[in-house]
Amino acid sequence: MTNTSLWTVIEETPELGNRQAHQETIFTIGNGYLGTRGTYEERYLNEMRTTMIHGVFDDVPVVFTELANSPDWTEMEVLVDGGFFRLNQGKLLAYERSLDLRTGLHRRFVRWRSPRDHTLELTFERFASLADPHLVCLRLKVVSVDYQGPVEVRAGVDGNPDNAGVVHWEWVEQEILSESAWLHLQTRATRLDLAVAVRLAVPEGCHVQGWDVHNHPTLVAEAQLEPGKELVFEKVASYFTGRESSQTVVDAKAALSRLLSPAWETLWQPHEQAWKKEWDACDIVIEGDDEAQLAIRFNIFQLLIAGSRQDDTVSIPAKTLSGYGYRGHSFWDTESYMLPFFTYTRPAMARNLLSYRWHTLPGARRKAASGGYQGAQFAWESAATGDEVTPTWLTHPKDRNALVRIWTGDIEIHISSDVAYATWQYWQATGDDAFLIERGAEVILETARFWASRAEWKADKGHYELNDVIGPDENHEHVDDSAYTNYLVRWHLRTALALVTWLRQHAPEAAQSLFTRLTIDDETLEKWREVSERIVIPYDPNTRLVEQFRGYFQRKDIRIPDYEPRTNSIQYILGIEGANQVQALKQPDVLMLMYLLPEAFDPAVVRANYDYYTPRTDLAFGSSLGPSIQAIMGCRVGQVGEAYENFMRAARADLVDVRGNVRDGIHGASAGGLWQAVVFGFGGLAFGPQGPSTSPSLPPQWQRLAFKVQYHGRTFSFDLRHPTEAV
Ligand code: IFM
Repeated sequence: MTNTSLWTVIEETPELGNRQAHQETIFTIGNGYLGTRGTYEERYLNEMRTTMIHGVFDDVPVVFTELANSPDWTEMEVLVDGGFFRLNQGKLLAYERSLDLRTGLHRRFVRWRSPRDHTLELTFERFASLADPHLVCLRLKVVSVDYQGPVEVRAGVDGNPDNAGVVHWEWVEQEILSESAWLHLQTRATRLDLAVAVRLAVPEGCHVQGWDVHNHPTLVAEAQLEPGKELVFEKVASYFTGRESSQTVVDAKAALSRLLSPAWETLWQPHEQAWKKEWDACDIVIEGDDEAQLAIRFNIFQLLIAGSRQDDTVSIPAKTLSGYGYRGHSFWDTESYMLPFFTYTRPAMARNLLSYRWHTLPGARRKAASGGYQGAQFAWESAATGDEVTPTWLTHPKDRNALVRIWTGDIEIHISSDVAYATWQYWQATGDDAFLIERGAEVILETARFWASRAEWKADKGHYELNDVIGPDENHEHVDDSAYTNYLVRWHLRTALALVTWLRQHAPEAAQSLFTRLTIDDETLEKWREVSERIVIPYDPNTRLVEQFRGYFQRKDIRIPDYEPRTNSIQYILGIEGANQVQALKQPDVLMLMYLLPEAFDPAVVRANYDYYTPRTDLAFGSSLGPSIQAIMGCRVGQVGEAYENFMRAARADLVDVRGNVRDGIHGASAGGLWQAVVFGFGGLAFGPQGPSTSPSLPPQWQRLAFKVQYHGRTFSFDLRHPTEAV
């Protein structure tokens, strides 16, 4: 029998204060097309009522573009016993909100005494259909304990959503029909159409009235309640945007008219089936550690509702579709942290995500050209077109009147190799030659061209350098010869050369036309070979240390433990320039490199670098991308206790709100990193000529770790225990 507590996130009291926004993020539902934050159906002060749809970007000053908050479908106001139902009025007799991770069902049960002293039970349930991602459904059951009289339900579609004050939509048209309504809007700058149609199913004998409120069409129904009686109201909505439809209103209306009324039951069955298929492919079982078990499922759920199954022109924003942080922009978070989960469990979704980079090559080419380089350079922050959208200036974290120059969009350039790495990893894992030939190769080769033009030849030193960059550790800006970047570039150019050879053998015609189009000739290949052989590769054989960048060891040495106890990051404590001057890392950098390129470093080198960099890395309050990778490297050097501590930091990143910023959205990279920490860290998954194998190092309390991965179209199941308990 399933233990539901290991599948369910529960809220035992309503959050209308400090934790309100955090809980809204945690209770987000979605289906890879849209995400809806867990605001309540009735309105409250300070709520961030949000539905975000993949790819629906609109212009905004300073940060260029952002995902536009779309019209809200969850509004359901209940007018009963002379007033509106509100959690903070009358008396709450019982309360529970749950998110069932198996099916994405968001449920809230309230036993409530009205200000006039009558008792009612209200159950709100909602889901975003995984079987038909354009559809969302919400149901309210009202039971009266001792109230007799009317109950009115108002179910509107609010066409006035805003992104923290910025309005992205212009009204186009709307209509109220007998039990339904629709609203047609357009984004202000990008002129993207959106239509949402909504229908209300009501208890027998009562009828629906339409209020044609401008930009907020509302369906209203009144019914009679009496003690012991249950009334059910159901709101179903469909969304279409100009990204996938040339007739959004027609499509949104048609999607509803195809449904029975009420629609819940007919929608639920395929939805549940679709979720079952997902979990069959990617559930992870951890026995002996309930917190870890729930956390891994919660984080996998976040990935599953964030990635698109239908659309290969969108990525996953750093904060998924669950909040406004980073404005819906995508970073290396997708390829380096989230993608491995998809590659090894849901490869069709991985293919979509990688295709986004292929589709946005024109933007990456523009970025390279604007710097005077060849080929394609992926944007540090990317949105609809692939052009760079990192803001140049942001408000200073300590002083709202000051600005901080953000350099990542200019010089955090390792992302081009991160994308190439993820593309190659996908191909290695799936054997999807068609993808490689049609799309992946162009991504790898165009970015290789960028590197060859970006590397600087130093005749006096006889080598190539990559200067003025930022590595993964963003505490250090404007550094030269970042180890992470240079090693990855060497790997990238070598891989590009191997790819050229492979293409010539396996797809000669496609190869020829690609090489002609990208102007890749013998001279180009020679240059790649030369840069890969002569790029600076930091390593000191005496200490076995890889210096994070040239001059890093000369920076003032500090140890993070000397700053404990603290509640802020080292960068916050020392200031941006202060952190730049010392050896404190925001997140693993050299260790990230050693994770990605294990064959380049022998175990003694990994150990030496683990010992050196760990006490200098801000794992508690630095980047949320840090702990999962640190956990994997802890496993690799046999420090399972430390690995577990870091794993739990990642596991709690969102559920506990370790950094106090979950209000901005789910930490998607941490979610993906958590999956990697379980599978590649504690599970020790590796791929050899025989396929996948494991060398587990389980935390002592984990009695069992079971997971599945896909490799070359086959599913491999692993069921791991401690050696003495092996069966
Ligand atoms: O991509 C990350 C980066 O590594 C650290 N700062 C936040 C970014 C977005 O999550």
